[in-house]
Amino acid sequence: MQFNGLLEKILNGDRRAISRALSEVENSTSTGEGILEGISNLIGHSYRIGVTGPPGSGKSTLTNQLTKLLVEKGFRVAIVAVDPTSPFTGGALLGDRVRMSEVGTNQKVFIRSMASRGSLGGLSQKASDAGDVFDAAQFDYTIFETVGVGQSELDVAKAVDTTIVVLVPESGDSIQAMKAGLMEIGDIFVVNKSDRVGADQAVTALQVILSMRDHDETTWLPPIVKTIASENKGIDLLFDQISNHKSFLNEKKLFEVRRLDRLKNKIKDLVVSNLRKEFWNAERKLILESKIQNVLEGKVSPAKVVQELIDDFKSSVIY
Ligand SMILES: Nc1nc2c(ncn2[C@@H]2O[C@H](COP(=O)(O)OP(=O)(O)O)[C@@H](O)[C@H]2O)c(=O)[nH]1
Ligand SMILES: [Mg+2]
Repeated sequence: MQFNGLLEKILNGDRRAISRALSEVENSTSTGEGILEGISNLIGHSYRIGVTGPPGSGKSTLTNQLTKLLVEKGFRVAIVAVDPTSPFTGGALLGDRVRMSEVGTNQKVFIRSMASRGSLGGLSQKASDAGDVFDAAQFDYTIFETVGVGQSELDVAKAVDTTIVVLVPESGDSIQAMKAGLMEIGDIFVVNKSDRVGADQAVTALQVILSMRDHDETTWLPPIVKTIASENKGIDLLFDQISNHKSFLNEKKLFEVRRLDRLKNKIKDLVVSNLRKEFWNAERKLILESKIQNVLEGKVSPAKVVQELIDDFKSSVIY
């Protein structure tokens, strides 16, 4: 496939081209870089939603139902599912894909699983690059599903326009969420599995915690939505709240702020990863190897070695 042909096919929504582009981007190939470069002025159309929360809270089920609703409304939807990978096999769990297969065959829907471990470079950067591909391919919504554990997963969930945190009624879930840093990043909170006892208490507990968040009249107060994803209940209310949040971002001109933040982070990340590549050449790896024993034996401090490496790097840069 010619590179230019590939770009054109992506813009036309060709599924095989999109698939290929996503792989190139995920593997950070030069073709991938070229694609991102080629589409960089064509994005900004797609609305990005992050869905996060503890394992088993119903994120995939909810994403599935929300996708169906969006498709019914005439939208095209892409899903980036960041699968937790098993440390034993290194393989992505299949469960998510099986459950999501319900929407998987729909031509208006594109699902992509992404490994959370073993990817080169930042996970959130990879996910956001995938989002750019879907954006260029004219998807109206891109939903990023990640487990709400670990910083890199949280980074994925918050590098979007609207972040949805999915919890369940079980007592203590909101406390756990608070510990995991989920309370700060949610724009909308969902108490899923509201068919279970304690849903209303969970909502009250959440309200208490959320009221402690810094806010004034200009900040968005996160609504709490009760859903039963497995019975497709409450999904319309969730959609209404997403729309409310979208309007709020527009009104307050925060849409641009979020996108500028994303761009800033992207550029910062790229600087770091490019510098890292340039920095660790064979010569400096040798310097490190030759010093490490002395560091271990306490003859020289780590900071000294760092300085030596940086001096070497600076002297190699031609001004
Ligand atoms: N009782 C009940 N079960 C649900 C609900 N939503 C999802 N489930 C079930 O909870 C389990 C985990 O759901 P899943 O979507 O895979 O959770 P995820 O790990 O957060 O993606 C599945 O067996 C779902 O069928 C709900 O609203 N009520
Ligand atoms: Mg899931």
